[in-house]
Amino acid sequence: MKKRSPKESSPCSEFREFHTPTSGLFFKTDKILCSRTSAFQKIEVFDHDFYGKVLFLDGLVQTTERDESYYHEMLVHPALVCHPAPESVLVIGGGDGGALRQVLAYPVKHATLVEIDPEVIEVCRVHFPWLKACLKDKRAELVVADGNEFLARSQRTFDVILVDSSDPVGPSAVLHQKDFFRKLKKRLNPGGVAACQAGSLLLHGDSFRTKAKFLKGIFRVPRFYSSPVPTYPGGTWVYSFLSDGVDPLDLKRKPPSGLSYYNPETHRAAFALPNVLRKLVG
Ligand code: AG3
Repeated sequence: MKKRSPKESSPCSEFREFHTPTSGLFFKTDKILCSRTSAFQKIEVFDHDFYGKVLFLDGLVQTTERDESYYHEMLVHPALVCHPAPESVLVIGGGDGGALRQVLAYPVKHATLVEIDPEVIEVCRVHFPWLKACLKDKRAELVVADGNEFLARSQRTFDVILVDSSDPVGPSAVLHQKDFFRKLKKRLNPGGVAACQAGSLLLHGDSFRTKAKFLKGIFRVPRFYSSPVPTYPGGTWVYSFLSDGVDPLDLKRKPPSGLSYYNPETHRAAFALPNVLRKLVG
């Protein structure tokens, strides 16, 4: 038998996300920073030697320090770069603050984060210091509420709405349904844009097909785009870009400097759909 190096055999915990019943992604670590169960979900944070700090919610990777920029930059910047003059922004979900951080890099007047689980905020404030910094920004407002109910009850409207939900299957499925998008549309200012995470290219095809159909009845210009997120299932992630007339290829301003994934070319490339997605969304 091959002899193991001391490093390989050192005791450690394993965190796994199952992508199918028989496949998935694992992380080995001996640095568990948090493991608790809130009223909504199991919250786990650990430090990994390659991925840095990793947040798991109910066994699903939400964010890793190593590749959070791939996801958050591609969720936020396309909408903010294409809106003619974004002043007010709403982020639904995303209690880790990664999306909010990207929003605050623009000279917006207000950015509202609506997160359902106060314990996610509490944990991420400690372990993902960017959240703490964002919440100190005078333009940022935190609302602890169910995003779906917030849209139903609030009378406020926004120039840009970003939906940083979890997968289209399971507990956050409601944030991927027709009723949710109808409410969201009512909370957008005229000329507004929404960008919403839609799921894994490889795993959530049925959801894209259904979504594309109903979105055509709600928005004049529903579009989809995709880009890689290495630690999310399948590795390629899909987003929707929703408006009544904003062209996603008409970039109105430069993105902030210092980004690690997004630039005008990755933006344009993301709207070039792989055939499999083109077929699903029509
Ligand atoms: N929002 C998208 C998470 C989806 C990941 N899905 C999965 N691992 N099965 C995450 C919140 C990050 N701000």
